[in-house]
Amino acid sequence: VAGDRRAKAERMFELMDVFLKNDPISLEKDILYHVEYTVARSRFNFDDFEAYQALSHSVRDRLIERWHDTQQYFKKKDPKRLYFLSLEFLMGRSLSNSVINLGIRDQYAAALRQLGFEFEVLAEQEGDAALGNGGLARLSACQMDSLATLDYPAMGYGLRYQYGLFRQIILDGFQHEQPDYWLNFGNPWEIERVHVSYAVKFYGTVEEQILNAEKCNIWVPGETVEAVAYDNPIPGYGTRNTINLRLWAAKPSGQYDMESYNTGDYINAVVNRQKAETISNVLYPDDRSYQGKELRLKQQYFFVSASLQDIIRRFKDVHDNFDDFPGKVALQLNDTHPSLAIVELMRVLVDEERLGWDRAWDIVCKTFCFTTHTVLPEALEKIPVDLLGSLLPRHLQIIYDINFNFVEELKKRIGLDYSRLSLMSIVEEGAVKNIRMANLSIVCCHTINGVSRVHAELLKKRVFKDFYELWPQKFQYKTNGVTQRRWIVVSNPNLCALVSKWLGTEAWICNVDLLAGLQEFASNPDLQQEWKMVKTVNKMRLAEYIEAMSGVKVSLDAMFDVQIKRIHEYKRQLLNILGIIHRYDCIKNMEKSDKRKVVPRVCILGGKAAPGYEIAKKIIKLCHAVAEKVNNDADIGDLLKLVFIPDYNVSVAELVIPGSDLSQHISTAGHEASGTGSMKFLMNGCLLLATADGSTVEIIDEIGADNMFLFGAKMNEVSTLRDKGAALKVPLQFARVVRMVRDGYFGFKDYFKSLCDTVEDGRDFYLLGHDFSSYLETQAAADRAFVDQEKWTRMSILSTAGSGRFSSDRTIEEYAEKTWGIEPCKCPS
Ligand code: 4GP
Repeated sequence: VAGDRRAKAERMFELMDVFLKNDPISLEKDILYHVEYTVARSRFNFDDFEAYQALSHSVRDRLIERWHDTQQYFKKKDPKRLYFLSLEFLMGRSLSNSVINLGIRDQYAAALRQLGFEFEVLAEQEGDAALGNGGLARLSACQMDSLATLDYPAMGYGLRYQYGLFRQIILDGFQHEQPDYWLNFGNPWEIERVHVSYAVKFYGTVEEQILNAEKCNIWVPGETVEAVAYDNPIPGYGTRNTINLRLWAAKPSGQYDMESYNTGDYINAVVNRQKAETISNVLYPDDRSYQGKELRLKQQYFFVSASLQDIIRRFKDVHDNFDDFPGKVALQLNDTHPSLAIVELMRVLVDEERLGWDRAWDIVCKTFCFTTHTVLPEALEKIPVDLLGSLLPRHLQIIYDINFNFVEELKKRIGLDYSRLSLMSIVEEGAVKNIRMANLSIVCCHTINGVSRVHAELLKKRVFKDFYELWPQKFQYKTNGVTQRRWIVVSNPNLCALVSKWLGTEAWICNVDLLAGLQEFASNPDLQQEWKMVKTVNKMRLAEYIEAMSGVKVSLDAMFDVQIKRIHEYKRQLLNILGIIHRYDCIKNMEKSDKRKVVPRVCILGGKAAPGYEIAKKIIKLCHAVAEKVNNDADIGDLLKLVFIPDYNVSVAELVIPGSDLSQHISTAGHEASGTGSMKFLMNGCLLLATADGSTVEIIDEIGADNMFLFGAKMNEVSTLRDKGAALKVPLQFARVVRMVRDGYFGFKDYFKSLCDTVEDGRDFYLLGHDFSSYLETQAAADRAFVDQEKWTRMSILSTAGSGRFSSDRTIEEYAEKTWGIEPCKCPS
């Protein structure tokens, strides 16, 4: 038999090239092969999109090869693995990132040139994979890149939404939402695994049964849906390791409801089965608040149940004792969204594996860890007990049991302090009883991570104070980071080449601390010259895009001042717009001779508002109304332009960030858990205008306050200022610009009334009025610095040089060591 197998293997090696070849000729042949046989176009006649498809399939083959080898290698070595559970991943485009990480971009570009195509043009054909909302979701994507690059035995799990984050369309300055049916033209980056599927159950009842003379609760579910795996290979940079992001899609279950078929209503029976697919249909478009929606809860459990079945199956392939589970499996909860996994694992271990409660509990507590991404207590997820009890009756019982044990333990520790007990309880009593998912996560996880230093302080002192006093050892933080592969190498190739030239190495791509080596050249006129050149080229690209999107022509001599992120009151896009109105008003009222001293600005805003968030939508409209006035005012000309970039997403960010001079991160202090956009700008040498909030505080430590523009109330001042209410002093300039909006200077007087109300008469919760003067002064300081181009460029170089700490490689290494307990597992080349 062994001889037979060997002969078969030898024959297979003869038939197949062991590894695909990566020289330009082989790549050329390969692309043509896919044109003909995958895309099914004639190789003599195909357009850019078809060429992109064929190219992607050729890249995909190479990804699959490495991905197979990596999975095989992990299986052979059986290391402790990390499973990253997240309901959101904002991957953006894959083509450029893949060929760069595989190290074959130039070869592909050469092959395509031979075929008469440009790599960059084809890369533009790709749509964004937008399976997430904002910071949390893009962070997951950056962390996957670092996990692969650093050779960690890791795997991501999520949902394969049919509709990603809505497309933002602007009509007359108003946001409209359109569905993002991103799979319309197929998705070459995923591999459908029809055989990797699990039944996920919902509803039903819990029955008491006697099993082996023991009383136990058995869940008799009422509905079954099938979860089918779609695997997305994630290549590491400079390594063969290619890890897996497994996304689940809902399909009707193979088990038929014979009843409805037998009653003869065949058509309705088929239609009803099809409803199963709605579970993974659409991403919820609100970041931070998903409270109490049945479909959302179904999505959460669907994803958690399928992922755990998969993880347990893999564990059981090799191990037969669940006590080994925590030594082989680390489960990371990305916010509370996947926290039902805790309850599900308890259920499997107690009800199905029959380990007994205490043993199961011990395993669960050693396996899970949790990262929270928010600051506001009101943003913490809650699930109404009635909803949970009807969808997952057995899980509700388990939560009650966990809570009972917890509260009993707590009483022993703190006594009968009922107000504290009720605050810490997993079950919130009240008119509507709720399950507090954060409390559940804190009780069960061995580690709770914040996403920046100040976030951790807020968690300890405010958000989870009681828990911190109980279990100080559980609380850690890992300052977020972003991947320099996506945010410099892919999106700013000119800067990438320049940095490598001056550092004399490309090693910084994997060891970003080396960027600090640029510090010594920060004042070197040659580097400064080349640095400015790179910026100008990137600004040209951005200016072309702006003109194409909005018809506004902008001057390259102007300072490009950018604020791109989700629209939220706490992020204070309104402060930015009111500042622009002030600038406009000043220029309007200036003597002609003074106008010559004005530093020209192009103010760029972009971001989506949650569809139900009225005030955020008004902010978008105000931006357009102001832009309409300013951009068409002949008195102003190139001194000030305002543009709103529609449908902000990952690929728009890749274009905008390299082309900006200044970027704004101006949340009210104490509100941004971390912020990661600032890190991308920093790496690209854009100066920051910011408040001392979230990770900005650590950026100040790295590059020094002199190299950025800081303003605004400090974190420890905010609550005192708020308490002053209407007595809080507000500068006249602020009252004036708000009055202009109120009086209809930009039109839409009635529509903007409620927006103005949010910042006046003691209701200015986010302190725009209070921070306005310091905001304007800091903006003026930025103008002065921009005039001194030598100084500005030095600050810009020092920003990039000081960005090393904000790589997701550093974040992931900290997690691996301090939270997950995993080691690299490098697949041989
Ligand atoms: C965001 C936080 O608002 C942001 O400060 C942080 O940088 C990011 O997570 C990653 O940790 N939160 C969300 C969310 O995106 O949905 O709660």
